[in-house]
Amino acid sequence: MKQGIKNIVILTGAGVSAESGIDTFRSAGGLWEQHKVEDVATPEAFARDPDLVLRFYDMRREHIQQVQPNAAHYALAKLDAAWSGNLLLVTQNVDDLHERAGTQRLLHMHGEHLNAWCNACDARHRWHGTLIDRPACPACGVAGRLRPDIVWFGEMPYRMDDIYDALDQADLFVSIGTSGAVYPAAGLVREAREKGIQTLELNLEPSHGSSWFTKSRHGPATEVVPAWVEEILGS
Ligand code: BV8
Repeated sequence: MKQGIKNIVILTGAGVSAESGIDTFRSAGGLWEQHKVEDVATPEAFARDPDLVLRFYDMRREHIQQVQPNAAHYALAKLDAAWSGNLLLVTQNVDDLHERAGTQRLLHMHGEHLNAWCNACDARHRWHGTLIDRPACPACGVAGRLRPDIVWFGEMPYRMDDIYDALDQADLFVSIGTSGAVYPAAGLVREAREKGIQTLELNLEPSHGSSWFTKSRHGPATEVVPAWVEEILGS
């Protein structure tokens, strides 16, 4: 185990899924799947135009089922399986590529495309189909009350306590494929620095938060992530 590193927290963002063919959020043009974020990823947008929002998520839910994990996902799964210390992979991504690559110690802080959440009875269900057709909730039977189990802007991300607990124990915080534009995820590196934890950024290019990282390596995730995993496992 690398000198002095026992417990690791990893944060991933859309850049780790980019080479699998899933669009990042802030690619050129600022439009996201031809939509403005505030038109499709807020509770207000859902109340204003539920069909637009449900179609947006139906399209993305279907798309992630047609793509495959890439070398970065597999390298992180290999690390998760081999690392004897604590490891928590916190992802902002709502695809299931980390799971499909085999990562077990995983936390989706912004929800998951493959879950539907019933606004009538609060149940959550694994969901691979569409929601635009207002299906009935398998638990309570009420139709038309299922929404994407996605944390929209203005909503509280999931399991922040677990994330901060893991950070309290960590010796290393690694941020992979995220622009550092969205909080509270983007603030985790500052928490880490304030605790005196080593911080490493693996990203295509410097992110908004690059100055907070003690080390940065830039390049495509499918190159820089496997190289880092081999290094930390080999040492
Ligand atoms: C909260 C689900 C408070 C959606 C997402 C006004 C009102 C309310 C809140 C706010 C406000 N003003 C600001 C806020 C806070 C807000 C925020 O941060 N806004 C930003 C825009 C300023 N945050 C929130 O609203 C959060 N909630 O604050 O709640 C609260 C308090 C109490 C009680 C209740 C509530 C909720 C934020 C979560 C929003 N949901 N996702 C969906 O997916 O449909 S966020 C969304 O952005 C995704 O999760 C995504 O992961 C995340 C961050 O984006 P990135 O992953 O970083 O992707 P991006 O495209 O930006 O960057 C990609 C990076 O990869 C780039 O750096 C690129 O260089 C790199 N890259 C590209 N290719 C590669 C690569 N790297 C390596 N290899 C490659 N090949």
